[in-house]
Amino acid sequence: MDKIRIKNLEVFANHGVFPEENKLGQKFLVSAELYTDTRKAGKTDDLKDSIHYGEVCHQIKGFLQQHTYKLLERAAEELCAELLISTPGLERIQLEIKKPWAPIGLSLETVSMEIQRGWHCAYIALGSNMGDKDGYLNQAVQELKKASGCRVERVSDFLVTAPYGNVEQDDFLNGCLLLRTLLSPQELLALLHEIEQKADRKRDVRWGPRTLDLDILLYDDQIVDSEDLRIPHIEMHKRDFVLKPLAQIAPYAFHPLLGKTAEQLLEELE
Ligand code: PH2
Ligand code: MG
Ligand code: MG
Repeated sequence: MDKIRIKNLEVFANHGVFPEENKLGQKFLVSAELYTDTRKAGKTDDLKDSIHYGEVCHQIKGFLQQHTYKLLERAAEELCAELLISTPGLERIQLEIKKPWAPIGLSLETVSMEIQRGWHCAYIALGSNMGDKDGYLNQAVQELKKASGCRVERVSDFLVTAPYGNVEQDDFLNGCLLLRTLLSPQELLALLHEIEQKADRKRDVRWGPRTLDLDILLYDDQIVDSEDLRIPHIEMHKRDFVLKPLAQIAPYAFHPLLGKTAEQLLEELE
């Protein structure tokens, strides 16, 4: 992808583990690569179609001077999030913060850290089969819209579906949404659990009735296999109540293990 490069922007700020660093301050050098599609600006010659690097530089300086962190890690993490959230068109950023005067009692050229952060695409399945089902699903959409580092980009229709599995229970209302997020898969899972808890979700019967169930179906083209989280969702290709709303909002959403689109998986299931 195209990128705009900022090299060694000087900022005097107070980050550091040692109290004298917080008190006296020191020079930091910030370099950034701003990943953004510059094609349109390349055609129109209009700054509105690109990212104003001058504004970004002032924002970096302002941010690093308004906060005092102990670790470069934290300063870089928070600065990346701030820039990604506030800069339209910024897809991804690579950020390096150097300390040329790190007070470690030895001579060195610089110490630095570098991270890369960006927006990810996650598809989330929504389900409810207790109480005000439509209310619970809408509440989940609202909570995700409010969450920091999250943008709800598309929401499917909600459809009434017969319960799948062996538990006798009421019909479900199911849907799916496309989320753009700065959260990692594990952080996203924790957020979804929090939203389920707010909807009075009780975890007693496995696959039993629930006020709100939020599952991560896909996260970019990543494959995750940990104890509490598997992506792609392990059962998604067997469930029409997942594939129908997914195919409605993203027929070409791609299952990285099965090598098929949502539309193809739905067709096969039917
Ligand atoms: N969720 C389950 C079990 N069965 N059936 C339908 N129709 N919709 C669901 O969301 C659903 C289900 C466990 O997550
Ligand atoms: Mg589920
Ligand atoms: Mg679940």
